Amino acid sequence: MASEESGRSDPAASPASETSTRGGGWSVIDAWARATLSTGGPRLWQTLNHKSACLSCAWGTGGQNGGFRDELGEPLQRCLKSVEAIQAELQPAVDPSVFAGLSVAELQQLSSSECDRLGRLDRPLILREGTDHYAPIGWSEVHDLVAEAFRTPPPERVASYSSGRSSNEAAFLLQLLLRALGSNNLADCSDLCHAPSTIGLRRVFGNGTSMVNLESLRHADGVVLLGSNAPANHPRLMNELIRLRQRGGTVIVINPVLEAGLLRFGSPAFPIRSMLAGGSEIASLFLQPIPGSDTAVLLGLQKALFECGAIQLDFVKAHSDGWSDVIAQIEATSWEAITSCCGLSREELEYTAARLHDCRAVVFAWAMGITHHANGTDNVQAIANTAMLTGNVGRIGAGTMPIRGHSNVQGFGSMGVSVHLREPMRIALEQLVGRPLSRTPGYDARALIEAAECGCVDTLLCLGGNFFGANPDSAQARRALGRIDTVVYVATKPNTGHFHGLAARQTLLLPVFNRFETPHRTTVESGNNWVRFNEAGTTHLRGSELISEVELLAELAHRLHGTQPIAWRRLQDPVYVRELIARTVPGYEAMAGIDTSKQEFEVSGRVFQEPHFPTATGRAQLAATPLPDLDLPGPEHFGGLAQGERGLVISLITARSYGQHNTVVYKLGDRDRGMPHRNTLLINPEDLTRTGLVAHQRVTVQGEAGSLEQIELIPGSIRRGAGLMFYPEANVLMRGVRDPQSGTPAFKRVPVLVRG
Ligand SMILES: Nc1nc2c(c(=O)[nH]1)N[C@H]1C(S)=C(S)[C@@H](COP(=O)(O)OP(=O)(O)OC[C@H]3O[C@@H](n4cnc5c(=O)[nH]c(N)nc54)[C@H](O)[C@@H]3O)O[C@H]1N2
Ligand SMILES: Nc1nc2c(c(=O)[nH]1)N[C@H]1C(S)=C(S)[C@@H](COP(=O)(O)OP(=O)(O)OC[C@H]3O[C@@H](n4cnc5c(=O)[nH]c(N)nc54)[C@H](O)[C@@H]3O)O[C@H]1N2
Ligand code: SF4
Ligand SMILES: [Mo]
Repeated sequence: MASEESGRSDPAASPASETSTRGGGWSVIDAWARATLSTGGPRLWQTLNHKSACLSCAWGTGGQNGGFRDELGEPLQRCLKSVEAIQAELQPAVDPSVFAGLSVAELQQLSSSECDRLGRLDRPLILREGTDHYAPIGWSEVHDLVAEAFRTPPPERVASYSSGRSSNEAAFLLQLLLRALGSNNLADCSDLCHAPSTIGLRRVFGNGTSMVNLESLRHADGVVLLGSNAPANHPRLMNELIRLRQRGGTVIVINPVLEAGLLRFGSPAFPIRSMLAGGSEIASLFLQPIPGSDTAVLLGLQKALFECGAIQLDFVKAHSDGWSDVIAQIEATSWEAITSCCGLSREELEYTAARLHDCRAVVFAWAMGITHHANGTDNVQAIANTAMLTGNVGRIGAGTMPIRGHSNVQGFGSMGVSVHLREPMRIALEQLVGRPLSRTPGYDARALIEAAECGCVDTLLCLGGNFFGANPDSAQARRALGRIDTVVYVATKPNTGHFHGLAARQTLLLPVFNRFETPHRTTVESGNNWVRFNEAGTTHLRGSELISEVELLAELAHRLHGTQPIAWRRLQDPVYVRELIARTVPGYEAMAGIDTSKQEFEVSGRVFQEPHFPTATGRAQLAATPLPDLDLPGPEHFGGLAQGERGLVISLITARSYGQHNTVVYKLGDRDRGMPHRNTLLINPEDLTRTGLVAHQRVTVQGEAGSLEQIELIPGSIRRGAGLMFYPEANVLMRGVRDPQSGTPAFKRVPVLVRG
């Protein structure tokens, strides 16, 4: 186990007794069996086999190959997360007595899982000013109200927020209709997620997505996995890590939390190993740095390689610009500055660098532990620098691979749902609409909350997601949404945001088909740049008033824009939308004709197997990555401790449990981390000993924006000085501190005072 002095762990040593010693395994197989043999089992099987991409994460299983296959056609690539997501969508409709009987104040008492378990939304609802119940409303009035809410205000006062579960077609329409109106306010969940990856990678390599595809990953003999809890959040990625270890490769994990599933993982795809051998070993080496210090860890690895002459200087000079600044930083930064920032020893970093150097082809993969920091973009650039300096870019088996979140979040970016519209797409869209588009900068997710709080937003359309629940500082989010005149939520199921994020004049709640029910074909893009083609489907909700997202948005566009210069109502035909996508979205040329060929494809220009990049010079653009200041304030910053009270200030990671999908909680406990319910704080046992707090004591956790009472202390394998709590409950605690380069909040380094 990691000690306070050492951040390196021996993965063979057994983790804390209260926590599970591995992720996945028998319980997963058992849960599969129970789900598929239950009364809803036949419908579940039918849906699992439907030719559409998994709803859950962006690893992107399913599609034309059938529900269980990855893009290389390999079977058994579906995980329990997928089952969970489908089961939630197969629930019956919300009983009409719920909205007729419960006032908004009562609905606000429901927890996230209670909201989800109300069932599926099956008819449009409206909450009007001066009333306290959501009431049914007909579609024709809905269309009138929404069109009026978008038509009346100046374009800079209307906005959208979206979450990456919808289709490419819906995403393309959303941005086209807003941009044609003159608004660039296209906030998206990626602003709260991988925006630092998109911005950092685009700056360095000219492309903001993964440069590695699945086939290339299978040629790697090294993976560096930073800030990802893939066993819970991208379970099928674990199969790739298991295979890599089986062929003698090295997995280096960098994470302040010794996640059980990153030590050993029992995958249903390898059942014998999973049951008999207690799962497969994942991490060859596990580094546990101080949260927020990855730039220092990476600089340490670079320095160790530099000092033993292991940097690929010829390669770097030939294929990058700005490298001399990076080398100058390596030389100028002392080991003392590096080790005191990240809390790892020089010896640990040198040892890890040597293991890295021994690998022939390395993929650097990361998730929210890298991006959710005030220096998230620097973190990403430090990864890109390390990949470049070690010669691990632009060839098979090597490269940078952000592990994306929502199943179509990357497709939303490709479709132009972003405040950072790429120039080639701008030009193509301007040709399409026949005039220049507005250059007024749009609001990203955080800027939108701030603008709304100042009274600068009149209308907001949320295409999926939970804008209230996903944002930091829940009180501010509620206040901000409350100053918007009209909020339109387009959703499949109720969530906390629909009851807490209420508009000043009218809040609409509009039910849509999910991916496997939509009565027309759709496409989505995985985090590996693979475009999947989803077949049409049907819903189990008989007599419901669901609408397809494409139909809803095309109707709105038609009412706003008429027939010029595009026949907007024709956009209700998704085949026509795909034609426009093929014409305007860079890399999507192969979308043309997909309706006849049914040929899924890789977006062109993204996967680099030569060290030549789409930057102005064709070379990677490296830059130095400053070390962050990670000092924490003292207790007095939070008002101090009362007499006789014990406590300490820690740096809080807010993350997902195994049993939740973002703001939607399915199961209350997290077996892998030994956290039995949601009101828990994972903390290093030595932090308890040194402050006199005791395991399982109930404490108050106080942040800069709010506090939570009655939180149970759970000792666990987490770096000293750090804590972990579950999002979205923890979002009341933090202010919206963000990375200035990407706007993404620092969800993984929240200063809090723990008092008890
Ligand atoms: N089942 C399930 N699957 C999901 C989701 C879900 O909620 N449930 N959500 C989807 C979405 S939208 C996303 S974005 C992804 C999220 O996938 P992840 O990024 O894996 O999710 P998080 O729970 O945010 O966990 C981040 C990890 O980063 C580590 N970490 C925290 N701080 C640091 C740090 O400073 N440095 C390093 N190196 N590590 C750190 C944490 O200990 C944790 O292991 O998952 C997607 N898939
Ligand atoms: N403290 C803290 N906060 C965080 C994070 C964190 O790690 N810590 N993570 C951040 C990250 S990475 C993200 S991505 C955001 C997530 O933020 P969001 O994407 O905004 O939130 P979700 O909870 O994924 O949204 C779920 C809702 O989407 C709706 N939905 C599901 N399927 C569909 C569909 O097909 N169509 C439509 N229209 N609606 C659908 C359902 O109503 C469901 O309730 O949260 C961010 N917030
Ligand atoms: S790994 Fe992700 S895409 Fe694949 S089945 Fe699981 S949740 Fe779905
Ligand atoms: Mo995300």
